Order: sequence, then structure tokens, then C-alpha cells
Amino acid sequence: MLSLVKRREKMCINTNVEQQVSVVLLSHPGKSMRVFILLALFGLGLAQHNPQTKHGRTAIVHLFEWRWADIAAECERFLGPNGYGGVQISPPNEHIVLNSPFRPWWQRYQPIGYNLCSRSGNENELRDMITRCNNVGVNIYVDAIINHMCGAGGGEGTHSSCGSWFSANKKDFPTVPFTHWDFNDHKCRTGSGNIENYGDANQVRDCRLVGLLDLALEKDYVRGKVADFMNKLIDMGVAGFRVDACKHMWPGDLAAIYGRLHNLNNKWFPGGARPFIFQEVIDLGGEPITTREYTHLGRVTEFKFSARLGTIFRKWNGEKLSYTKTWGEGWGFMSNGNAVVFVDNHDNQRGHGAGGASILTFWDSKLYKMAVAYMLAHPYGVTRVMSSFRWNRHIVNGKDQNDWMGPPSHGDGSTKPVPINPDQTCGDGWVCEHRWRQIKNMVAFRNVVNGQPHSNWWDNQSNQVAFGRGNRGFIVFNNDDWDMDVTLNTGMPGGTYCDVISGQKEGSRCTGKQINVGGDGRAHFRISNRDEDPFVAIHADSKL
Ligand code: AAO
Repeated sequence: MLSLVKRREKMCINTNVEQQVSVVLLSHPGKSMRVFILLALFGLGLAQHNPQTKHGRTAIVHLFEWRWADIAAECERFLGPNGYGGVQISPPNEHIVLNSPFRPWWQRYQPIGYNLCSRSGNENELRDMITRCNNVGVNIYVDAIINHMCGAGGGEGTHSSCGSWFSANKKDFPTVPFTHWDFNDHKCRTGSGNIENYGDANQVRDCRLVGLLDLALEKDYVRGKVADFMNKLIDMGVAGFRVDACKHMWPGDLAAIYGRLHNLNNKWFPGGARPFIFQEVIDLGGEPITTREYTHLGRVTEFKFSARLGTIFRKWNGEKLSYTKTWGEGWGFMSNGNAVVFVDNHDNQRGHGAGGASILTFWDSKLYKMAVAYMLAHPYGVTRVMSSFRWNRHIVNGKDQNDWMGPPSHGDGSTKPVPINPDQTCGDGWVCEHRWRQIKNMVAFRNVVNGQPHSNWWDNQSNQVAFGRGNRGFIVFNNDDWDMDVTLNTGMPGGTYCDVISGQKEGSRCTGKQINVGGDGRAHFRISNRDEDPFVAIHADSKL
């Protein structure tokens, strides 16, 4: 049975539920009904592991705090043409509006209801964005905040993004409606009503995460309201959800909600396609709740990937890049088919949610570009690229005093548009890592090598490593403090290739370094540790 399960896991990529179930039926016509139902359920779960990206696209970008109008334009002018598969958007539903601190980014993680107006725009703008992105083959994934509503101290009034009245004091959210019956407080056993100890799984699920009013998701009524909210978005055309704070919800409650979700809108997705589900569970080890409790329901964020890659590229704790020969499951990460991976996310880039000094961000751009390239070149996981805004970082004793600062805004707190400069970078404090040449070109690399095995590994037992992806791509890193001068077997067909890190192929011309691969697949690489980008990548489509 286990080997059958393993085999099916491989087969399930890009198939829909009906196909999966019929595969089981055909291959085991004589087995008992019990086995069939088990596997059918298993297949249903696996379908939600599929990001449903189109045209062989493999990477998602989180356009953190972008306005819907800007995302729509970005899909058409940049993401579609450059092969991005999808966008994770900031929470689209009504949220609290705060004055102190003034309009922090995290106010959007405090829902007031499920009306679709937020700091990023209204429902019409949301619908327009979903349509226009889908029309150019770019999926939209919604950041779904379903564990809680606003903070218990959120007061009472109409300080909410659609102007709806609510009362945190009375736990009254009339637009849903939720009343005090729909919250968990009676189940929580801590003095403060908040989570006090992550070592106690019951309080992690039944008490308030940082004081946020905790929804009673075991109630059929509450499940129904949450599913209605998600289904409305599915019907509008979104491809799936990043589900926030899953550690704080019982897996059984989540299964019940996911089970109510509609299939994707078949204007843009194949019949029977299930929404992609990826769940935020921070598991760095050492707590009773692990990612394993959630992987049957959908993919899960692999925070170990982010934390370890930062330490490796920074060469902290004696870590070396050469140790990543077995990167992925070999490092104790969850299985490849379950993982969503990232170098940094909107929390840990500013010290929230498992953030720490090791996390690489745009602030350390040289190492950051290398780490993102490593992630995109490596076959492990569904990859998510971060796209940030700049803020006035002010670190005192290891803590950023300005970790709350919201996106570039006008005086009234409304979010500024994203202007595009003549050189294709973004202005007004939008960092647009996803537009950086090295990152954009590595997204294309990942698409070109999709499905090819990790191959032709080489290392110098220190911080110089190289690996290929079958005969479709090859990447070489020098993160040592000395120059690199080596001849390596690339596994690529002979010819001249354009390095997509120092430049790119434009027509028949290469704006960067050229790499000559001999008829035997071998090529010479010289990379100075003082190069602005001490790494080189070539792929089948960068051949001159
Ligand atoms: C804000 C204020 C609060 C206020 C609250 C209510 O900051 O002071 O009480 O409003 O009024 C975001 C912000 C929060 C913000 C919230 C609501 O980050 O600051 O609160 O919006 O506006 C846990 C959860 C994880 C969560 C993370 C931040 O498990 O789900 O905390 N992330 C998501 C979102 C996030 C959002 C929310 C959830 C809420 O991505 O943006 O919050 O919707 C341990 C645990 C983790 C736990 C962290 C908390 O991590 O394992 O589960 O994450 O602690 O820091 C080592 C350990 C590692 C440990 C870590 C601690 O690395 O190995 O396990 O240390 O850093």
C-alpha cells in the first residue's frame, strides 16, 4: 500500500481528482472498498498540492501590500511575459484600520468581515485584477486569514477598510455576521486568554494568537461562513490560498472547510481542478505541533529552508555551501511534493514569525540574489519569490523598532501606486526583487529546467558548488573568499551560452559573460569572489 501511495504521489502532479480516483480504480480493481475510499480521499488532498500554474510555469511571487490595480498591470506588462506562474496577494477582505501605530502593514491580518475591500482596493478592482492576470496565464493566490478576527483590544466603531461597524469588545462583526457565540474563549485554559506556551498544542489551537479573537472553527456555522468567503474568491477566478496561521487551527477543522471549497472556475482552469492550498505552519523543530499534521491537506510552508539557507550563505555556525549536496529531504525538510519554499517572507524579513538575523533579505542584496538563485535552480518545492517595500529599518539590540511600518503611502495612509522607472526598476520605495535581472532570469531558468533531475554536482568541500538540471541548465556559485577557476562537466550540449546572471540573451546577442561548453559537456568557469554577483547560470534557452 505504501509503495502504491508513493507511486501515486508522483503520478498526481497535474492531474485532477477524477483522474486520480480512476487511476486507483483501474490499477486495483480487486481491492476492498475501504482501500479505495482511503486512496480517493488521499487523492483529493493531493489535488490541493497542485499550484495549477499554466504553460509550465514554476514560480510564485508575493507582491506584498501591492494595490490590485498595480498587480493587474504587472501581470500584463511583466509577470506574464517573464514566466511567473502566480501572485500571492495581501488579504483582500475587510480589515481593521489603525492609527497607533499609523496604518501598520499588519492591520490586514485583523479581519473585520469578508467584504472585499481592503487597503489594496475594492471588489471591482479585485475582480478586474483576477480577470486580467488569468487572461495572461498568471494565477492569483489569496492570503486567507480564517483563524481569527481583529485583536481583542480593537475597540468599537467603523475604523475598518470598508467602513463597516464592528465591536471587538462585544465580539460582534455584523457584516458576516459573527457574534460572541462564534469564538473560542470558553475553550481556552490560559489565564490571559492568549497563547502562553507553544509547548501546549491545545492552547496553540484554542487560545488567542497575540490577542486576536479566535474563531470557533469546529462550529458548522463558522465553517460555512469561512467557506463562503473562500468560494466567492474561487468563483471570481483565484487559483488557491495561502492559509494564514494554520498551526493555530485543528487539522480536522481545516479539512472540513477545504472539503466545502468549489472547484476552480473553468473559464481559466480545467474541469475538476481543485484550489491550491498552502498552509502557513512555522515548524523549526522543538514544538509538539509539526508540519506533518497538515501535509495531507495541502502544501505547507517549509520555514527550515529559509532559516538554513540564510545561515549557509552567511557561513554562520560553520555551515558550508558544499553541505547542500543533499539539500531538501536530506536536510530533514518535508517531502518535496508538500513544500512551499522561500528565502524570506513578509514576516521573517522584519523579525516577525520565526524571523532572525540569519534570514537573507533585499537588505543583503549580494547574498540574497545568490540564495534566491539557489532556490530557483534547485528542484525542491514550489518556490515563492518575495517582493517587498523598503521601510526605515532601525535595529536596536537585535529588534527592528520600525517592523510595523506599512507600504509606501500618502499622508492620509492610502497606499501609493508602484511606478516603473525607465530601467525597469520600481520607484517610490517598492523594492521589486522579482524584477531584478538575476532573479527574473532565474525564474525563466526554473521553467526551462522543469522536470529535469538534480545532476552533475560538484563542490570544493567549501563554498564553491555547481549543479545542473539534466541537460537543460547549469549553475555555479562561488561563496568563498577566494577566486574560483575550474573546468566542470555541465551535462549540457556543446555550444556558446549566455550567462543569465551577469547579463542575458537579447536576440542573438549576449549582454553578459559567455560560457563555452565543449562537445564533451565540459566548460571553464572563472568567478572572482569580488564579482558583484559571484555566480553563473546557463540554460537551454540562453544558448547563442
Ligand atoms: C499585532 C501586534 C500585536 C498585537 C496584535 C493584536 O503586533 O502586538 O497583540 O496585533 O492586536 C501579523 C503580525 C503581528 C500582528 C498580527 C495582527 O506579525 O505582529 O499582531 O499580524 O495584526 C506565530 C504564528 C504565525 C504568525 C506569526 C507572526 O504561528 O502564524 O506568529 N504568522 C502569520 C502571518 C503574520 C500575522 C499572523 C499570522 C496573524 O504571517 O503576518 O501576524 O494573522 C514561534 C512559533 C511560531 C510563532 C512565532 C511568533 O517561532 O513557533 O508559530 O509564529 O513564535 O513569533 C525561534 C523558534 C520559532 C519561534 C521563533 C520566534 O526561531 O525556533 O519556532 O523563534 O520568533
